[in-house]
Amino acid sequence: MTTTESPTAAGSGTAATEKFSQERVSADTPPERLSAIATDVLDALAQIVDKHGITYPEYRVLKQWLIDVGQYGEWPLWLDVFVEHNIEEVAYRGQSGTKGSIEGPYYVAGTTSLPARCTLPMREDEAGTRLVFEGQVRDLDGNGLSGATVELWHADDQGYYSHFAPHIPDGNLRGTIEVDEDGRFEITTVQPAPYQIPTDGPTGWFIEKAGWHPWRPAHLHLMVKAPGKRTITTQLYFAGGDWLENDVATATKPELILDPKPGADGVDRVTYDFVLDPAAQ
Ligand code: MBD
Ligand code: FE
Repeated sequence: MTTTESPTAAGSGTAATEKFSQERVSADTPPERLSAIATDVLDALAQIVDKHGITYPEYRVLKQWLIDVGQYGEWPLWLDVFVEHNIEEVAYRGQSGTKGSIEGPYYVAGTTSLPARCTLPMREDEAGTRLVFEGQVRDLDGNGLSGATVELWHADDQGYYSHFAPHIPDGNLRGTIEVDEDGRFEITTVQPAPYQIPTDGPTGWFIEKAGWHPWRPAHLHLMVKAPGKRTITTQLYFAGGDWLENDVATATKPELILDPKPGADGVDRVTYDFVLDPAAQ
């Protein structure tokens, strides 16, 4: 891709689908469990068809729309927006550390390794309000975790993600921060903008035809890892921001809201500490 094309639904969708497909995922689901789940899904569908008296034209439109979602590569987007929050809620059961939130379709593994005090990779003329984000990674007993890493990725000041918008250099506003010996970090970045689901693809059409809105509040994505600890995938939001109360992806939580304030140097600054549960036995 060149660096001058403007982002399209098909472009970001295809990139997200290609990235996901490279993972070659698997799950240990026995046939009995698969059968029980599939039976419940089909029963739920049967009830909906009956309750709403779904017509043949509606059925055919659904079929075409499902085909379109695949052709635009938007399954990662659609599923992560409308379904992942339920999966995340179940995955958090039994944990007591920092609340999780959805990963979404735009995580990229293996981003640049950065020291505990760092600036995220950004363009020379990167637009947006500067933000210093600092904190500590700890275990449930309050001990700093020296071996932790904080992977951070977020949209730019226009709401676009590197690797999924052709005009942004790869690696932009992404990094893997190695915390210091006390588990602390201090990352300089820019304030992201709210994210709008592309309006020129099937997920956007569906939202528009249903009379919903396509917005997520501005957010930072984080994946926090430490040896022997449960990995946290979460997001942090900004107090007072648009769409906080009605995120299209239903992924905000009151525990995950930042309220940056200007520091002595006038730059916005905020502290957030992460608490990791022990790894599952
Ligand atoms: C995003 O930026 C995001 O975080 C999610 C969950 C879905 C779509 C876009
Ligand atoms: Fe996001």
